[in-house]
Amino acid sequence: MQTFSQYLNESGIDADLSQLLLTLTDSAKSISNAVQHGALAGVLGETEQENVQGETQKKLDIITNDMLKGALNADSTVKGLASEEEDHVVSVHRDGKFLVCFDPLDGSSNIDINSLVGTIFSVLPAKNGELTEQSFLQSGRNQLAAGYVLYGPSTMLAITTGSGVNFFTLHPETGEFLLTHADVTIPADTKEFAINMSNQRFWQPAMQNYIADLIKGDTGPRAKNFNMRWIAAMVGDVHRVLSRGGIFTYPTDNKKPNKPFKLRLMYEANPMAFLVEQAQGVASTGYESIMDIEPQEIHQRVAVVLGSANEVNECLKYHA
Ligand code: AFP
Repeated sequence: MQTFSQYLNESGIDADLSQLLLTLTDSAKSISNAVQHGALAGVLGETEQENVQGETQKKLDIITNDMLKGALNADSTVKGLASEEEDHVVSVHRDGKFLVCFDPLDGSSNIDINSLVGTIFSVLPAKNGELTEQSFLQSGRNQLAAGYVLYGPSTMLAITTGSGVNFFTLHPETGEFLLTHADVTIPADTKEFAINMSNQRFWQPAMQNYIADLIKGDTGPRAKNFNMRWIAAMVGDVHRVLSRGGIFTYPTDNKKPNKPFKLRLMYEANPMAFLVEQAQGVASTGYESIMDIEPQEIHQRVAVVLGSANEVNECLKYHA
């Protein structure tokens, strides 16, 4: 089986981008090791700190963020980084070619219950001149690469550089990511949806009506029964969608008037949208393609509806 580095060498990808992707995946191996130790490494539980989102930071949030920052600081191709756990963008190397946006440990609320968590990353081109937050505010269409590492029963890497999606599985003994699923494609139809149902009364009528029709199953207008999954870690739900189809959505809700959206654009929605579109799926806010959004702020949030093309398009009809 091809290793990730062999795959990169044979893919004709820019050598500097290959170097950066190896930096990211090597760091993910260390994160995987920390996560695998769980309570034994004294890394579970919460800190007294809050991130820019106002969320209490878990110890592993901090540890994994520091691991990724350390790895990227040592990579001369990196001009700057933006992290869910960093209030502001961080300058790295003045002459670097790339900007890296990441969520070091997505699904933090799953850490203490030993459920799925992952690292999500997005690579953008750096521009000349001084690095500012503005340097990062590029649409998802500009992404040069995007992927995640899912820390589950096996540790898996999902990656795209714009020519399809491949999965690599970490070999526990050799420490190599091996190509196990080439040219991943999302089935166009599905019977599986993922949404946090507890927010139902806060959704827009369009989403309330769409989900209500799914739940009516073969007694309703869809004339087929659906199943539901909710992992509460985007990496886990998106991996299921990439692996066997489905629709995943975190729609806008009016639960908290000052926080109409949950998922972050730059380091959750955009990288996942790139992967999903490269796997023949659709990734929308309900009203526009996620990757067409012109970002206004590094930590901005957005509504997400992504997955099987035909099913997402069915959902979008309710929003039209
Ligand atoms: P945490 O990292 O705070 O656990 O949030 C994870 C997440 O951003 C995304 O990965 C999940 O899909 C979503 O939030 C889960 O949100 P709910 O906890 O409201 O279901």
